[in-house]
Amino acid sequence: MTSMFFQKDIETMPREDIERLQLERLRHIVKYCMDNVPFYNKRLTDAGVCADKIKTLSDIQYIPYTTKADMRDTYPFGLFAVPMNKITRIHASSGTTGKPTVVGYTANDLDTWSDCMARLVTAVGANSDTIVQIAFGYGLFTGALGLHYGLEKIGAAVVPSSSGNTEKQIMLMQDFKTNALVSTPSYAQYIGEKAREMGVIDKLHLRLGLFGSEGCTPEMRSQIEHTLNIFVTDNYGMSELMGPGVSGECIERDGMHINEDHFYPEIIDPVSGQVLPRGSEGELVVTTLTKEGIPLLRYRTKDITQINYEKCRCGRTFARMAKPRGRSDDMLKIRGVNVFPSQIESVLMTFDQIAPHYQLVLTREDFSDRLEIKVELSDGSSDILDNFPALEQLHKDIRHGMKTVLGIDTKITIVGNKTLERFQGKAQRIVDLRNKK
Ligand code: DLL
Repeated sequence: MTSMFFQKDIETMPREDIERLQLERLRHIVKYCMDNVPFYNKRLTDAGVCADKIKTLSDIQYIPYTTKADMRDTYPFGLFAVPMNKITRIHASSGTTGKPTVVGYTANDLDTWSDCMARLVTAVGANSDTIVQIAFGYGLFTGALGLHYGLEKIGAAVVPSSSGNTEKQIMLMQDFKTNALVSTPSYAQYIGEKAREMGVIDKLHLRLGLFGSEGCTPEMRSQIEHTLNIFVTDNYGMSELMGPGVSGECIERDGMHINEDHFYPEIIDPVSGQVLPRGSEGELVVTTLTKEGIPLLRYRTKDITQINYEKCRCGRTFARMAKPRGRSDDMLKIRGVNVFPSQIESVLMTFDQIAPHYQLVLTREDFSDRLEIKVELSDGSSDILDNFPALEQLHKDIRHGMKTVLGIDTKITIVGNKTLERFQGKAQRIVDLRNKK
């Protein structure tokens, strides 16, 4: 078997060496942020922290957290640490206000990114014999290009087929003898379903599924493995931190190895913000140790997970995070697209005929996520229920507004005034039926 390591010396470093390197890099990145990002200069100065005050890794606790709101407030380039002539790529992901979260990469950042990805894909057996179809959407989303360059780096034959166009996707898979698939688990499930329908499921050569970007239950994973006859592995990341490449499973599939030489993870209590002892479950907070374009100190991911620091059976010493159990905020991932209830609310608020009460019902039909938005007519607009053309027009306008802001198609159901549930405390507007069958 060919080597299952891309950078073995780094990936199997003794823990003391990892921690020594992390401390050195942490001190460096704090100074780098102080010197190059006015936002951090102020934050750190206000908190009385500077690189010299960081003597041990646990001194990181004196650095304030960075949040998505900080990204939003500094939109688009306010957290960049280099001038634009040093930026070689920009990616973005959708955010709460409709404005995306923007990240910039220097040439070195792109190299690091492909190394991180190359490690993770090598860890699950991809190599230069791999013919891989990348069925993540190419574009501002980090998924496709992240995997793309990592896989190219190890010499795999990369087919940038992008998402959608499923029948053609399947035709190419047969003709090219594609043996690996990069996609979200839900899209893989759909591909399996479609290939079966087309009667070609036995003609596929797939062996490996490199998935990520959304959660996947063990049941769904084994169903996909069974349908497509593949070995499925999981990748975790987020645009703000880099994209995919932050962590991923090895062949043991016993947690996702964090690229700890580039990312320093902590687990905190999402409510109190207290750092939790090793092994606890809580919100993942990540400090980027080497990023030049947009370094982030103690970024709150909102993902709930836990970290195992024991050496893995594969020989890697990098800590392993559990699959995120969920998010501490309310962001929804629908067909790979980030949707925030506040975005929906902002659209509904533009319609006089609609009351500020709504319910979001998520279902999975034909292996694809569906979002139904139930909206209520405002007091005084009930007449519209008897005026079919007006009702139809309102329905069409809301759906169009949602499509423009969310980027996905939704089902709109208009109900009469005061028929949706009201809440005394925190509203529970989301009914997620996706994994209930
Ligand atoms: O989804 C980056 C990525 C692309 C990772 C391709 C892996 C593969 P964002 O669009 O910024 O970035 O979304 C980040 O997605 O905070 C998690 O809540 C969720 N997420 C990402 N990977 C996983 C995973 C990319 N493997 C947000 N399991 C994160 C569960 C995941 N959730």
